[in-house]
Amino acid sequence: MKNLEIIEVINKAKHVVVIAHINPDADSLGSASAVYTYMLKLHKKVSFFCASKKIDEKFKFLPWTEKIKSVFPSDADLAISLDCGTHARIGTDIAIDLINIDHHQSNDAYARFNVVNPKAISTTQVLFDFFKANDLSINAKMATALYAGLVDDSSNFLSLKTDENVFAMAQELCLLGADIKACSRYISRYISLAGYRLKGAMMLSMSLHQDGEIALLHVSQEMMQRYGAVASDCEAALEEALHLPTVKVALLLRENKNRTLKGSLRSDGSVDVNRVAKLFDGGGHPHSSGFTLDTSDMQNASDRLIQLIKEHRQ
Ligand SMILES: [Mn+2]
Repeated sequence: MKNLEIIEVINKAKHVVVIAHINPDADSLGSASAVYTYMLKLHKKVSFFCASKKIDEKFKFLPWTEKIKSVFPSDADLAISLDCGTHARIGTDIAIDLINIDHHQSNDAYARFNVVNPKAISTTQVLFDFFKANDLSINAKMATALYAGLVDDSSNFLSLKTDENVFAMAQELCLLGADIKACSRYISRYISLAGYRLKGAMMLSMSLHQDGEIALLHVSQEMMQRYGAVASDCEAALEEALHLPTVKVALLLRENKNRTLKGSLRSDGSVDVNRVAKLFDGGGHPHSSGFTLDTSDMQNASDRLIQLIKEHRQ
């Protein structure tokens, strides 16, 4: 289905700003990179905004990421948010027209224009479908950026949402010139020494609960500092806890500096963890969600979450 109204809004805009969410991942940066490239093809003035000041080095291979600024341009007349499941993920208030392109189940259509498909495996898949439905051509730079989001959000094509459409999209992007070697090097196979060391410590401290169905991982500020790790370094161990045959849900509680706890949940599909995250004003996807707890009591929080996950088993 064509999105005629949105195409017209884009065509009329003079200065478009593409937005990646705070603490951006490959899907958010990849989709923003593809839209940025497309705006250049239209000879538009375009800016790349991300509220986070530090962007992971590994994403530098994505086209135009060197243009990212953490200050929102004052003269832009159209904003496009990519992979931002809530307005808050943008990291600033948007006073101009906004197009929200996303795939999070928790997305509440917060913009004037919304292109949201919670069935899509990545925002880059939503965008790929949008480009194709509206007969907008995809060049090699755009193909690389779209492929990056597809690889990352599908966990290297291993996620349960991977299907024939995902592989068809991957094939088409390859034919369009996507740099799949760079995506493999910087997305699938890339970890810092700090990340490896933290992962080892997390694996050693992992505990199993409820007949081995729930894996619990803790990360303290002391652990983060000891290894020089950053927040995204916690994800590998959390994802891999689901590789254990009995584990259905993996829960990570990470101590923040401000005496709060960051919770991250991963599920094999038998528990909708988005519903658990929502109880704490968090959100995401049924298989992958996050939230913040206003406490620093790790033990209490762990007990409470294990109980809640048990109650949400389907
Ligand atoms: Mn995504």
